Amino acid sequence: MRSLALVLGVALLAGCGQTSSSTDKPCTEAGATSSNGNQVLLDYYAFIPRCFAVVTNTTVTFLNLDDTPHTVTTDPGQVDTFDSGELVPGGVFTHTFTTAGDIGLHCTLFPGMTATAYVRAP
Ligand SMILES: [Cu+2]
Repeated sequence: MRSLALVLGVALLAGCGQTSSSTDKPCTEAGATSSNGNQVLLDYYAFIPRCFAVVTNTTVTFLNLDDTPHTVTTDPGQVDTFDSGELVPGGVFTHTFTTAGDIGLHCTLFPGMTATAYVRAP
């Protein structure tokens, strides 16, 4: 069931004309971008940026620009755990990353939607 949902998620991305090259590669710290003014967008069924670097004790704002609800949810077993709950279109969720580590994120509504926060001490 989970794999089917993943396939559907990928098909959905392809259907929207999004390039899949940026979304099917695993995140690496070297490839992580800054969180763009400490803001991460939820748009086109993706986290933008999907692989981002955060300095500890920085508050990151997650903004849903999509026309569908999304969540910002930590993967199981992360050093920091949080869950935005459902963010409606236009919804905002903020989180202050206080613990250094590689923190995997996903959307509970669209399993193909993942991100990694590389949280590092300054
Ligand atoms: Cu989502």
